[in-house]
Amino acid sequence: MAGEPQADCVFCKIVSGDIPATVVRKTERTLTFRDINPQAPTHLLVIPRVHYADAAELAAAEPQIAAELLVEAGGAAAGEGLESYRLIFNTGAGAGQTVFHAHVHVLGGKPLTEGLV
Ligand code: IU
Repeated sequence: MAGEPQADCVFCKIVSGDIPATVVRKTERTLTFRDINPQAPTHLLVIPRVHYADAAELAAAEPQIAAELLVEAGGAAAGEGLESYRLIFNTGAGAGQTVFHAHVHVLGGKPLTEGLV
């Protein structure tokens, strides 16, 4: 069913605690943890506890939780002392999405002025 945990989803397993992650923030509906393969000095992932394949599906089904991802991303960036940061929603394999549980990357801690890709 939509939003239900998926047995083969690594981020659902992080939500349930079956796979470890370095969690930096939690709300009733979201989790924020450090990316295991950081692409910047600060690289966090903000995810909903509910399972949707990507951010667009989440936003269509649960717009308040999608908004909360952005609130949490801003809070996490502030918590890391970042004045500037980049949010990325990879959507679809062709855009580099490898984990099909909605998430937003929070990247910062180095200049990010070189362009988007
Ligand atoms: P993507 O947008 O689907 O490519 O991002 C998935 C990210 O999840 C990627 O940056 C991985 O390094 C990260 N990640 C993680 O932090 N912990 C994990 O157990 C797994 C992936 I699997």
